[in-house]
Amino acid sequence: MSIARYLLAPWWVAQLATGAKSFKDNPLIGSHALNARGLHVARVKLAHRMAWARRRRLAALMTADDRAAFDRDGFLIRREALPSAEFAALRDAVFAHPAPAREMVQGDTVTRRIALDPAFLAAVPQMRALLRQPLWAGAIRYAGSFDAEPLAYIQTILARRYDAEPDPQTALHADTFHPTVKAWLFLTDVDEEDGPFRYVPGSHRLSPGRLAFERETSLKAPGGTDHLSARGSFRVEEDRLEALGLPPAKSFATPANTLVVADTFGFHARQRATRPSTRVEIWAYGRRNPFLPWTGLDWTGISGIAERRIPLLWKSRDVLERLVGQPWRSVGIKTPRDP
Ligand SMILES: O=C(O)CCC(=O)C(=O)O
Ligand SMILES: [Fe+2]
Repeated sequence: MSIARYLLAPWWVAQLATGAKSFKDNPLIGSHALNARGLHVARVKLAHRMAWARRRRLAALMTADDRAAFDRDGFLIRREALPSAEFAALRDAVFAHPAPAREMVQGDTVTRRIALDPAFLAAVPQMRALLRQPLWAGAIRYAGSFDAEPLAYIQTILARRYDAEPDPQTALHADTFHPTVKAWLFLTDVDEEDGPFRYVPGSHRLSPGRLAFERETSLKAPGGTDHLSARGSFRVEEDRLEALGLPPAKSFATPANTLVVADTFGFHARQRATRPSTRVEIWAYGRRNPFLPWTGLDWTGISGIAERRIPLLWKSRDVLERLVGQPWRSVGIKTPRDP
């Protein structure tokens, strides 16, 4: 064990300059002594400073009004994101197309993902127009602080399918320690009962209160926190928000064709569904090393490579399953709304 620790030390040090976030898996990130000397807080501060500098360079990707709303709230919401005929054609084509699907079970909820790979894009040509739409593409790049093509899927949330613990995503949390983006174009109406997305407006900002929370949690992790906080996605109690100077979370029960682009450093969750529901969305996720000084140079986002990344990621994790685990089980060919 101690030999392994010596051999891995350079790897752990190198990870400090990346988005690595687990207090459990990296003994430097999880070191009480180092965090008492400010290691976690220093990483948070530097990552935020760099992300906002990159965002300033990407400002032209959003309209001034949208940018002001995003900078203030940490999210952008747009109802009727696509012209209604265009939306209906896209939704119908997505719903009708059976494709290789993966599923993961968390608590009582199943998450299904279908990759927007070359075969899907060929079968649903309307999708390319969305991926290139200035609102979608611009807001994701600005919020994510990189001029990079995000990973995109059709995602279905099948809530309340099992008699089990609540889905862990229903607890308010930050995904990681640095600004990062997720986006949802809802293809179905999402009512309060169906488990809408929730977000605490303004919680993407690194206020003095938030920095104190980051420091305090970093000193408890990994031993004194829940499992997901220990893995670097800090959970926050709803009744702590006020002391942090934050308002209550806002829920995004919305009609279909609503776009939400959010910085998931901000506190967010999936509201617990109160009935079995099937929430379908086009879902995108963008994350790069938060300490990169440049906004571009993303060769993986080149057309022809970008749409092959997800199948490749899935397959490489299948191969590495015994080492790193593969929560995403292949479930054969499905459409997004299959039971
Ligand atoms: O699906 C949702 O409503 C939010 C889930 C979540 O926490 C996430 O995707 O990071
Ligand atoms: Fe999250």
